[in-house]
Amino acid sequence: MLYPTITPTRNVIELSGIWNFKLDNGETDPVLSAQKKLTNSSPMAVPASYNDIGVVKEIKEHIGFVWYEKEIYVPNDLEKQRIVLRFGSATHLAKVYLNGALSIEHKGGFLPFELEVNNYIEDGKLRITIALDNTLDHSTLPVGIYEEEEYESLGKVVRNLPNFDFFNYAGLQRPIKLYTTPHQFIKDVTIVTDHDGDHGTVKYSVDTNPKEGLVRVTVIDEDGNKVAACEGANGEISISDVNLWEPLNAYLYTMKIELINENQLVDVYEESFGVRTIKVEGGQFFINHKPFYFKGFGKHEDSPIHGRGFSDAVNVMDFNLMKWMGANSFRTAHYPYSEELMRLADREGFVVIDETPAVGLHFNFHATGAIKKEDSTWERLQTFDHHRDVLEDMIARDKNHPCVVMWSVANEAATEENGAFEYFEPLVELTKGKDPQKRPVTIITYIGSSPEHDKIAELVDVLGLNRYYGWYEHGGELDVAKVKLKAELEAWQKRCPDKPIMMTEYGADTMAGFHEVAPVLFTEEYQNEYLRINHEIFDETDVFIGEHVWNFADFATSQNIRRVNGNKKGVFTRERKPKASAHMLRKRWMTIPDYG
Ligand code: GCB
Repeated sequence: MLYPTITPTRNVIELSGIWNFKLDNGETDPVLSAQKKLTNSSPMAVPASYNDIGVVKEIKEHIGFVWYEKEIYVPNDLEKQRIVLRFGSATHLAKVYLNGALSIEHKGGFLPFELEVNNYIEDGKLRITIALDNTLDHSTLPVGIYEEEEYESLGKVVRNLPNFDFFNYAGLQRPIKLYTTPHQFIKDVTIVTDHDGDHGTVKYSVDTNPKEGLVRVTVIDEDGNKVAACEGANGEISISDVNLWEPLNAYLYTMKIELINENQLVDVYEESFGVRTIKVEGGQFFINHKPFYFKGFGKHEDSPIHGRGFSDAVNVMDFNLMKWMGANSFRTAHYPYSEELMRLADREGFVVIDETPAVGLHFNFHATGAIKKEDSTWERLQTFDHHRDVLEDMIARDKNHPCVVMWSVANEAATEENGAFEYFEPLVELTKGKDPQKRPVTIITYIGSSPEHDKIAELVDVLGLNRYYGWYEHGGELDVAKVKLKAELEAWQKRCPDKPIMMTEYGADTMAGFHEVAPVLFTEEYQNEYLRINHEIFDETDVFIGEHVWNFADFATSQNIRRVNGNKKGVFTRERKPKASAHMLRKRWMTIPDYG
């Protein structure tokens, strides 16, 4: 699925701004609601999560459907072309009505979907009405727990508990666009690069609809010079004196694709790409044939006011803060991030581990160790089909991004329980099969998935470990934490010699401004000491390929007694002010080279 851009043959109209919004409290018939204009609606910003800007508890904590609506004119000129309505995402289940007619349904809150709308336009107008459901259960990703209880005095009480540690923000959280293409159009392009010395090769494959006409491909460098060209829907292009896409030193070429029919230029699309290679071998992670060390964060799409809503300003600032710190990479915990952010990462040279929304696939989370109360997560979950779909859609969306160097199939699933191997084996195979660049694959594990009990280590290329020795384990006992962490890392090396290990999460909740002379839980001193002892062990470990601190910034969670108005493991506050750890990490990362 190509990202919509303006080209000589294509147009894009942004539909961001104020939409009509209202909660659905179950009393309205969805068909009737969509057939006429919404009544009693209030203004809502798009893109944004509705929760925080709705202010009151009824909106913030609403469970179930909400309605969005916008009526637009479609300029006459556009009607000569294919007109496509594209949602960057709609969280989590969307039913889209066009001039009252149900036109598409989409499950999953973090990937784009689109539909052709020409036949829905009436008198030049399109009323777009969307019913959006934020309910999560055992079949959705992320996984939630849905409960209903009857009270004589209160009536029905409904709970939708996230089985994960971030606020279940919902709404139209990413840009919505109307774009056009000619009726004969470029549908997709796939790019795979390689290089040897200063010689780069670019294999490409262009999909057109219908499959006829001549495809012409031109590669353009950053100065606008044509460096190579080729004809045909599939081909291989050579670039001499190639400029590589390097971490924090990105070079982007543009592939200009032209579709020609009967000597007429029919469609033009431009895809930017980087020439780089990825390989895992001998306990190391190679980018461009050099061993790379990941320095950075598990992030979230989360900021005050916007919630999980897309903001270029937030993304640019976050990237600048990460560059300031010497970070070179991040993981899209715990869902695929916006396309706009991925394009920015391509351009800035951030190295990205791209994660699916598969989080919360665990019903025995707090029982660590071998013996479970209920060893049945994989019998109870109904996520497999949807998991397969989101993996395919994520790869289809992100396959050409040079920033993406590894796929994360899931975060902290019940990978120590019986059934985990059988669940994940086909998904890892699918990922490898669908990715034209054959990038490495990981499944991020939690502490219960120890070297003794884990069932999936042999499936992955990199062991992605989320470990909190010194916080959830041995909090306040940093000496013991060190010993335990070291022992676990050694046990992994015994079980999987030569498999690279990466710490994909480690962190300590820290209230900005809390201080003590002795490091005490929740103080800035403790966060620094916690990070320091972890680093001591990392630095002694062979096959250790990187460190992603949890988290870049404090973020919103649902209310519970383990969270003081959100998760405070950020190195920055939610408002992006540095805690002491930001300066400490900066000192460390500035001295660790990207390639080691
Ligand atoms: C984890 C989860 C992450 C949580 C974090 C924490 O292991 O992957 O989503 O936010 O721990 O702070 O507990």
